[in-house]
Amino acid sequence: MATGYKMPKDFLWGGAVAAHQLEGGWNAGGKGVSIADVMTAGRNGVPRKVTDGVKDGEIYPNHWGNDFYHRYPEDIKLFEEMGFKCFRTSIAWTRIFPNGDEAEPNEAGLKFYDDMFDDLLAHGIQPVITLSHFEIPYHLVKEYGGFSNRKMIDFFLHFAKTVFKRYKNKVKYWMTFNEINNQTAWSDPHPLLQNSGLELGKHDNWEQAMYQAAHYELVASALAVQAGHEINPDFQIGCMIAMCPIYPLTAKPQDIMMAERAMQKRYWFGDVHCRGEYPAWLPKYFERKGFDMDITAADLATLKAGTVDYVGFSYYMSFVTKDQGDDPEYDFKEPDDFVENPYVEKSDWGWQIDPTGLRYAMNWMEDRWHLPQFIVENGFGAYDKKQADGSVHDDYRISYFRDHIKAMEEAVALDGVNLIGYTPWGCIDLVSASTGEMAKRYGFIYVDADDNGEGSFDRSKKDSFNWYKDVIASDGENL
Ligand code: P53
Repeated sequence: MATGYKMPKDFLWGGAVAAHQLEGGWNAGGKGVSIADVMTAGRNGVPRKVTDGVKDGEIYPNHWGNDFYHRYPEDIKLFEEMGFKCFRTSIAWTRIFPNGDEAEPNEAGLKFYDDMFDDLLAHGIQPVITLSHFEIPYHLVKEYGGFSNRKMIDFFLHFAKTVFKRYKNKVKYWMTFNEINNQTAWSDPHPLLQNSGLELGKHDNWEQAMYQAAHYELVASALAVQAGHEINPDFQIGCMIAMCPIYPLTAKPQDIMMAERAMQKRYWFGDVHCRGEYPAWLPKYFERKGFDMDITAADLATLKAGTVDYVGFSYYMSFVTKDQGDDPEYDFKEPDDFVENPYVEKSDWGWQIDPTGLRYAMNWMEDRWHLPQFIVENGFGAYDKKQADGSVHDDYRISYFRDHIKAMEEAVALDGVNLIGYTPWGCIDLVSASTGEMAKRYGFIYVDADDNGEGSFDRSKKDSFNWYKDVIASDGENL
């Protein structure tokens, strides 16, 4: 057993999920269709398809998830057994506003979260809530073009205020947009749809559309932060950034400049969330590219007045880039300008495993944003094998967590980073966001379901369950 540093007694150990990836019940209780409901099952290396509405004969894994909608009391008991202090999930926007543009919310949807949050609280677990986690109402995509439309700010704010008011005595920690910066890879249509409700084919200039949508999201987020603080001054409202640090391949100065621009292009979202201002390079970039952006003086004032209380972030991997010799302006382009890191191993899905990168990233964010941090996702997607006796020996997952938790504890104990909590991703097996598989498993809890939704959906403990339970019980000392 490795020894870690003890975390404070009030440290929020827990687990993380998102509504659309585990609830199922996709049309139960008056729920509307979200973008996750029109994405089919892919596989490792096989992209998901997006269909024009829900079609017969297609497989939509988010329609059943892991059936948490019907089974959550059993799952919450298992979370309590592991010692969870918090549980991060999202509120499915389409349970509350099935189409997204209604004036009145759907009471059955509100009640579902009331009951679930009450159950969590009764087991000593506080909910940590993401408002928009890849589940924009599909109607808002078709009728309004998602966040390419300024009207989305109002729809989002109406949703945010509705749930802030309803759960103001049950939820303290909130986040506005999940992985808002995860839409910077130009060749992948899914993040653009998942984050912003943008259909790639509808925009001539993909990149301008992405920056415009992100701007409206940042304004919506800043307005939500202000509204939330009025509703309950104790609310802690954070952003949520996909943190994958990008290193230069070598000490060649041009590689360093390329990595600097790569970091700017991936993390300016955090600059706006945390500092309330666009970084200096970005207006210059818009100008040079000839992007005609709708950014008003009133927007800029809103951004300044609605900075976040903390930085929520996911950490799975790091990336590497180098100067390719063909880009005098260092306009890093993701993913073309990524190169492999010769010093790290990869998961079966090609995600580079780099625990030191977590400590590096926490230091980098502390220096840049000076805010409390909350690791709201970290984990290892793997093919698990259930043995005949029901056990799952996931030592590879334990090893990933051990190394990452150690790096996290070093950032706190040795480097002084102010960290609120740690919620590993997919603490119970669920549907993968990128591939739509069940086979890419993250959980401490195994769910007996396959990619086609076949199986008993019974829950069982993997070896990592008891390991993580001991980590929490020892305040992070026993790793
Ligand atoms: P899956 C890409 C890179 C880093 C994090 O991902 C990502 C993605 C997009 O999939 O997403 C986050 O399920 C996201 C979760 C997602 C999790 O990471 O593709 O916030 O919804 O499930 C893991 O293996």
